[in-house]
Amino acid sequence: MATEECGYATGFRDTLGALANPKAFTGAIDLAQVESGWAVSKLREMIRIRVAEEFVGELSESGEARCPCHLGIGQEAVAVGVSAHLKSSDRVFGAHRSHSHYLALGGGLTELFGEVLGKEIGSSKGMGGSMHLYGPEVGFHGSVPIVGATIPIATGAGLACKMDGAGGIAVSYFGDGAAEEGLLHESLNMASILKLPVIFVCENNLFSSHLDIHLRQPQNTIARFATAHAMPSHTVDGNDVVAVARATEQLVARARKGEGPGFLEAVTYRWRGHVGAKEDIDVGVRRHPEELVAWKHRDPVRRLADSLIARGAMAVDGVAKITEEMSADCTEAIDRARKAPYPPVSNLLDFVYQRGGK
Ligand SMILES: Cc1ncc(C[n+]2csc(CCOP(=O)(O)OP(=O)(O)O)c2C)c(N)n1
Repeated sequence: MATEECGYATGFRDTLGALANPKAFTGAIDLAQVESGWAVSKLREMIRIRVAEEFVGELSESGEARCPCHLGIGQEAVAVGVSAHLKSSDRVFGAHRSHSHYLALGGGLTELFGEVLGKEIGSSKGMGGSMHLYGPEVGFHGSVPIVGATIPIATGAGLACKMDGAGGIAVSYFGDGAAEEGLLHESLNMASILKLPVIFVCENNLFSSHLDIHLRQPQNTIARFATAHAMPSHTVDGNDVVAVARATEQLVARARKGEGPGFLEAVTYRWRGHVGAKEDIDVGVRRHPEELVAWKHRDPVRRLADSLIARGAMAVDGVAKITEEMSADCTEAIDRARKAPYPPVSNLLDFVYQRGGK
């Protein structure tokens, strides 16, 4: 593969500049305004997501999970930073790569693995698999694999929040590829004109399936679409949980006060292929091995851990200990999921629609 075929060789010339450069932002996270306890808890949440996704990857590779599994390993700081400002009464929507969105809200490991394995104990009663997670008890109102499909649903949920008048907000997670769907633009327009409390969160991982953003878009900043709809936006390093949380806090505060929607663009990168646990480099994806190695140096987990260690707020073996703990939790959860029954075929048409409009 010629290096100029992949975005890595384009000199990061577009509007994202250094934010799209894996060789930038590899150092410490700025913890000056942050309490150590908060940062350690965010680190734990990120490691929980990473370890859980590594297990999902194994279940997928072995064939035990029979649904397609899209991993967001490397992108953990986005969901963790955003969720830091959400309540279980808010209404959050994801898409095909949503394990992190669900887990960061407090979604259960057993329910996640149960769903991936198609068991009745799963978050969607085993009917949906990895791409149809559902956990209204933690504020996660669903994910679907049709690219962009939940964006207008989240916008409608924002309208419901406004009509309820209880200060709730809706959150829509989507990727840079979804920005190529017309319904994002219709939703941004509607949210802006009606001042809906919706936070649009674009995880700009620079790829849509197999194609680098520089082969699909004249510019690589997605937040420009928010500007076009007169909506405030922040474009941040998506591998810095503090930067994500700080930007989210501002947008959420406005939305809860009735000042309308906000747009967060978190620039990040997925370490694995579009679907499954492999890295994709060998299957015709135009991304350069060097680029992947470089992005691994911009690891959101390692950077936060190093910053905490430098501050003396965590022991040098802190990550290893948390990883061990999370691996034990995942192993137990997978065991419970394996032992749980499959849903009976007679359940097939249950839970598709809900009576009563709640
Ligand atoms: C409407 C629609 N078009 C195409 C697809 C096939 N598809 C699935 S995921 C994907 C890429 C989405 O990229 P992005 O939104 O950037 O999310 P990412 O995979 O990077 O997290 C595509 C094209 C689909 N599922 N739905």
